[in-house]
Amino acid sequence: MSEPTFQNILFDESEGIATLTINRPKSLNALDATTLKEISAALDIVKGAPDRIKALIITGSGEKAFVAGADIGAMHALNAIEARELSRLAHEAFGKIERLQQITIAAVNGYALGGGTELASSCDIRYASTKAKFGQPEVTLGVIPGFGGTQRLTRLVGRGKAKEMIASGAMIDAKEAYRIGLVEEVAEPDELMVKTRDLAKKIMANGPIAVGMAKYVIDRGADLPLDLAIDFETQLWGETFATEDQTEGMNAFLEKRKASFTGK
Ligand code: DAK
Repeated sequence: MSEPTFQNILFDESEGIATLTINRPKSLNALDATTLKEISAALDIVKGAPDRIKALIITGSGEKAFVAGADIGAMHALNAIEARELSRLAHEAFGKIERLQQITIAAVNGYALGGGTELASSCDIRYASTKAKFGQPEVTLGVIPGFGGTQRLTRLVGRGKAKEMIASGAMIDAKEAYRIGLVEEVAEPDELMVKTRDLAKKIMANGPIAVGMAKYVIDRGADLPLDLAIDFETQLWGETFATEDQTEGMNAFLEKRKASFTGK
């Protein structure tokens, strides 16, 4: 099957890492319906190729922006039906990111505003350049975050910080984002991709089933009472013993060699 061609994103695969770059630098990589559809299609490629693609990096094109939010020009005149369709497209795309078996890392290279912070928050891990700026300015436009921002940001930084960011609409820089736990690493702009790829490679060296299961139980367990979440972890821990990767990982340790995981 031939893979789709894209206008508003770049999609590249190398060394087992897929990179999805939002590529509308003239409008600071703002998200319109076409871009959301293309993101969704690229995520289907990643989902369908776990043997070939072991990690996904999402970033923005150009020097200035990761994603400066939803495309305000395209959005302001939407009628209710079109707005609902835009919402559906965004939730579909962002939900797909979370449900991928592979780890996803946002490499936030500049402005991540509104839908940009929401896109980054949908990824498993966020690395930011020193030039990155985060914010949920929706209230300045008379609306509330609508791509999951009230929920995902809150789960990452806590209610007080999320309310402060969302109600003020103010931007925070990468240092502050690191301090509040919104990003896991801050790098100089020319080192952002190197550091992000290094992390992806470290993760890819591990058993892919275990990595996928760990991601799944962290995300799903977070919404359960602790005793149920621990039960859930126990079930999945047991299931790892049905995999060849568990045998290989433990044999490799005992034989003092590097494990060679097959994802089986
Ligand atoms: N949409 C469209 N164009 C944008 C844009 C955006 N979000 N952000 C920037 N641009 C365009 C600018 O209009 C400008 O275009 P030209 O004038 O050159 O044609 C170009 O990008 C460069 O921007 P600036 O000239 O403004 O650059 P500055 O360095 O001066 O400022 C900035 C950078 C990022 C501070 C500024 O551009 C800015 O404030 N941008 C808007 C940020 C923002 O408010 N983003 C939207 C947040 S609200 C939904 C759910 C959720 C949402 C939507 C729908 N549904 C459920 C349906 C999400 C909403 C949001 O994301």
